Amino acid sequence: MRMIALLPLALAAALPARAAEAPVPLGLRLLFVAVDRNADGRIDSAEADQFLDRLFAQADANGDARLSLDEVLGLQARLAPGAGDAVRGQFRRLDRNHDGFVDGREANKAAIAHFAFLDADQDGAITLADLAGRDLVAPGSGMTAVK
Ligand SMILES: [Ca+2]
Ligand SMILES: [Ca+2]
Ligand SMILES: [Ca+2]
Repeated sequence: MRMIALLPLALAAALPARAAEAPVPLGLRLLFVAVDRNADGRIDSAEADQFLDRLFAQADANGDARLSLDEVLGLQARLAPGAGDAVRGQFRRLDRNHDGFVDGREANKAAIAHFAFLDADQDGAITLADLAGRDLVAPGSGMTAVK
């Protein structure tokens, strides 16, 4: 209970005052704070890599360093139930060589493109100001918004 009461305080401390007023949904802010490990209000590419590596490892149920559609659907069912159809389409786009698996290279390619897209002011880090009030998914990027 105490942890829950402290959460808004922790968030207020972690977020710059101006960005805290920006229209970024709470769920996204919580994710932001989790990814921003040094809590400087900026997600740099190293922090994004770390986060995506953990996500990839979590999804890679059989540990063969590539993701099958079943593994991706398994992760999606845990994180965002009900987004299955969107994930299927996304998987097909991420699997550039159409071998039925998303390997580290394919995941990295998509991640780099997505990072650049999210970094609206192109200063090399993603801030809440970059994210405020815009689509988090570039059209045709192969990434899917999970609400
Ligand atoms: Ca940071
Ligand atoms: Ca592939
Ligand atoms: Ca930025």
